[in-house]
Amino acid sequence: MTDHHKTNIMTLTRYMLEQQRKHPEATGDLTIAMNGVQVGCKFVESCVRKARLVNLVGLAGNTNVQGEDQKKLDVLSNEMFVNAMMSSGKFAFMVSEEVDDIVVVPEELRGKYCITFDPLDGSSNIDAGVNVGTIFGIWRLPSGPQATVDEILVPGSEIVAGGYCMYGSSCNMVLTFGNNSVEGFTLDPALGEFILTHPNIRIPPRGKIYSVNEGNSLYWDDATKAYFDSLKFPSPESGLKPYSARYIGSMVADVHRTLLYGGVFAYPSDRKSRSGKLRILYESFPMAFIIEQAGGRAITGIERVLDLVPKHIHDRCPIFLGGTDDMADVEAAFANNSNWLNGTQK
Ligand code: FDP
Repeated sequence: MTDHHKTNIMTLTRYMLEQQRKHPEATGDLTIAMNGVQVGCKFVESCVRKARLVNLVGLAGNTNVQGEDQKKLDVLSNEMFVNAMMSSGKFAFMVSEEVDDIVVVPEELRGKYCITFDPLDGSSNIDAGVNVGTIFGIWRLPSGPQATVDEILVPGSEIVAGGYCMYGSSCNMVLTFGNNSVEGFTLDPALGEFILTHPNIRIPPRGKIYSVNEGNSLYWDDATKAYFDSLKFPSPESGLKPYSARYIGSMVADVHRTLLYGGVFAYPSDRKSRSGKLRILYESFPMAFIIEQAGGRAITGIERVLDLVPKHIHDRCPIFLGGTDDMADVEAAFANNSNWLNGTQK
């Protein structure tokens, strides 16, 4: 039988229920929480697809906490996510890229998790029809529904689930709940269901592609310069060929390619932005978790991203992520160059 006649498909909901059965102590809360995430992503996917037709492209006239113009789609996606998460009854707090403060869920709807998300990452690409995505991380609050907001600012290693959904030529959800397992699902538009299409994704230890905004290289520190030079002009002893450059400028798309093909994606510190650009709680932590669970690593240059503890909800950190051999080279460049910038800050 051909694939389109398959009658035993692994939907995301079925996958969640099977995982739940493997853990007899599970309450099902995470399954229900993930249902909210699925609904949010399907809504954003449908808006992104018809944005041009129904005049959703353009500015909403507001500015977010980062001082960036919000697009109509940013605003819509955020509202949809907040509502879907809130009504699931499984979250006590939410941190969204689009909201300055922590969103505190009303007492009657509170659950034991916190979700951090960027509802529409890469949105500066939308008007050109380039891939964008949603990134999210889920955290178990030690004090459950009664938790206080300080329980949000914890090391990245305490993350329970990390994922992203990419709105591109197809709609792909990549997810991990730990256990060295990363799964990729593709939305079947006819069924309206995410179907498991990429089970057990592993990142190759070494790739052939580097992905970074080289327009910032004037401001890079010596370690960063030395590392990217070593990819473009490899020494004869390394036995490596020069890497190819690919930079979409949409984190979800650049990380997705890196996860599947290997290589390195980076947004390093530079003299203009000493902590890089990417936000710790809803960009760096979920992506670092996915890459580590797929067998790779994510570092700031000198330390593991998941060991960071943000001081504020919208803090940023420098990030290099990729396969283990590529990351060993990044570490060596930072170890061999005393000139490097690094920091986590607002
Ligand atoms: P965007 O500003 O379009 O939302 O953090 C947001 C992000 O995109 C990432 O998705 C992307 O990797 C990065 O910024 C691109 O930044 P540069 O334009 O500075 O390269």
